Amino acid sequence: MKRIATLICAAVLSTSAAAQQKLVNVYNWSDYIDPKLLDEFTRETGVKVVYDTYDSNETLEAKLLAGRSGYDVVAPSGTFLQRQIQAGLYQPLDRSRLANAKQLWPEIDARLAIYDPGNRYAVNYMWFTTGVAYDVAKIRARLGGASIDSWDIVFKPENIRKIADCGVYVLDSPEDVISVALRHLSLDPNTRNQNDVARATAHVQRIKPYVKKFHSSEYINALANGDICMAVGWAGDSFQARNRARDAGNGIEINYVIPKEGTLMSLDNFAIPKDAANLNEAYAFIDFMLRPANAARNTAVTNFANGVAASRPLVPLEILENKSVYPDDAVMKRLFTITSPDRSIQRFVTREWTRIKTGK
Ligand code: N2P
Repeated sequence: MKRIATLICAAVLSTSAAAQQKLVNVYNWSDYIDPKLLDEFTRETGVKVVYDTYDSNETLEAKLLAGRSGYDVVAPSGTFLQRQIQAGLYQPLDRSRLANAKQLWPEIDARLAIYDPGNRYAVNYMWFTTGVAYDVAKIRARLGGASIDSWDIVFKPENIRKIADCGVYVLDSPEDVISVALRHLSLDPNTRNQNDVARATAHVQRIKPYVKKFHSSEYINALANGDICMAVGWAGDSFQARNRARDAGNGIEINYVIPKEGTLMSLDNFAIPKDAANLNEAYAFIDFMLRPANAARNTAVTNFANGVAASRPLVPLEILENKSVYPDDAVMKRLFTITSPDRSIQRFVTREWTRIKTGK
């Protein structure tokens, strides 16, 4: 009897402890945070972070559309945010609960407003370009001294054919790859013309035989340990690959370029799903990450530029002066942004992308 009483007592205690344990469920991109900040957030606020990651907007969207995702904070990119706001998946943000939002970067806020008019539903977390990451020595060995400064290296079969043997990965992100293919074809990356999009998907299809894998996160380690020699990837991830190779001391030198034809600039943004259960904690988490010192630390670890203007003096100089991470005006002029395509183009792209990947 005593034993049962003790058990009941323990159960009651642990239930009440669980009830008191405040938590926040965060769903963010992989390799996109200084992990130490998660512990520091918990120490400071008492809120436990249940942290889960993804590497594609499509994955995030599928969870949100399925309903009751269980997440309190998510980080969609601009075009997805745009259509998800329209689909009623988010709640408006109460800026009075985000003291650090005052320190956001006005130019970045303005770009975000294209997707989120009036900046009502989201705050920018990170922003970046899509470009070409490559192993300097292996590419030189295959292409000679030719400078790597054009999307030609990816989209001209006569080039990529020569590098296929050392391994090429391409982002599993139709938005990124099709928009840069359109740009390479001198077509409007924002086109609403299905024939243009079809030309771009055919452009990608042509290089498919030389692509080892379409994947949006494995290229960091694959580049760093020499499994592949080129990736169409995101800026910060590419510099993480460079740093991992340097840390390993394996002699591999990774470079990242924004091709001269220009490229896509994207924004990833914190938003709170409509059905978030832990609202106070969601605000506390977002505000903590917007604190300039913390935003700078996330940039220092991830090599992605963050959306907090006031963090810039705290960002390591090597990153701040890297024009592929913090583009200057001249580089900025070569960047384009896109908005969410209409449904019929979306459906077409999804179908074609599957065809490209599966070869069917
Ligand atoms: C983080 C990748 C984030 C950029 N590894 C793509 N949204």
